[in-house]
Amino acid sequence: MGFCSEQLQRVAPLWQQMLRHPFLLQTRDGTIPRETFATWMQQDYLFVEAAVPFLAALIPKGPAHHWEPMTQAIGALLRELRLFEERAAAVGVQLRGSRPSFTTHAYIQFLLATAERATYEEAYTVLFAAEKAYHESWKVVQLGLSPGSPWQPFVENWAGATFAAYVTYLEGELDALAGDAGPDLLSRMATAFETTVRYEIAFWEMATTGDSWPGIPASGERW
Ligand code: MP5
Repeated sequence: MGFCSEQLQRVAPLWQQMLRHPFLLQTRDGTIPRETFATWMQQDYLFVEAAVPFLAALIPKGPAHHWEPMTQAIGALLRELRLFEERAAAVGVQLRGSRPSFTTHAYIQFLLATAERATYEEAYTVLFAAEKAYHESWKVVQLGLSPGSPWQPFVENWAGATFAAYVTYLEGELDALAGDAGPDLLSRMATAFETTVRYEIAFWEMATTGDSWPGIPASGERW
């Protein structure tokens, strides 16, 4: 069994918790409050913006045969930002100028710190875990979302065939990197995998419960 399958099996209870998150089920069923979805859009826009320097920082650390796919992945992120902007304009959500929530801030710091300070293998693990998580999460939404929903373009983006192929490619490459890794590195990669899944759950939770910081009521955010 490859590294990715092993990790998915190891964290299966957490993974299932992620896929059963009320945010996904309510989006699928069309019962998600508008403000909740707007919070997710504003916060995920910040996340995707940060994913650009995350990927860019990985290029010089990785093998040459990863450079072109990584560059293409950055192009896909830039197109994704345009998708957010187009959807936000279509439904009247203000995207720009949002403050990152505590969870978004922490997740972004984790991404960037991993890219800068950890090994390429650990950072690639974070990349795969986050992309696989989004692919499977939006597949859950895809199962029941009404075809006329304004959120269909997000489903098409992450649950569609192009993204599925990208995730499969990442899995093959990560399994190959793990195949060359010693036990210490493998253990750090496993930790990176699990931490990413925990952040993914925290992100859905934050979108559902609101973007205020612990100890600071939402009204305090005006100052
Ligand atoms: C992704 C995302 C998918 N947009 N947001 C979170 C919180 N996790 C994963 O990554 P990408 O970079 O949009 O493909």
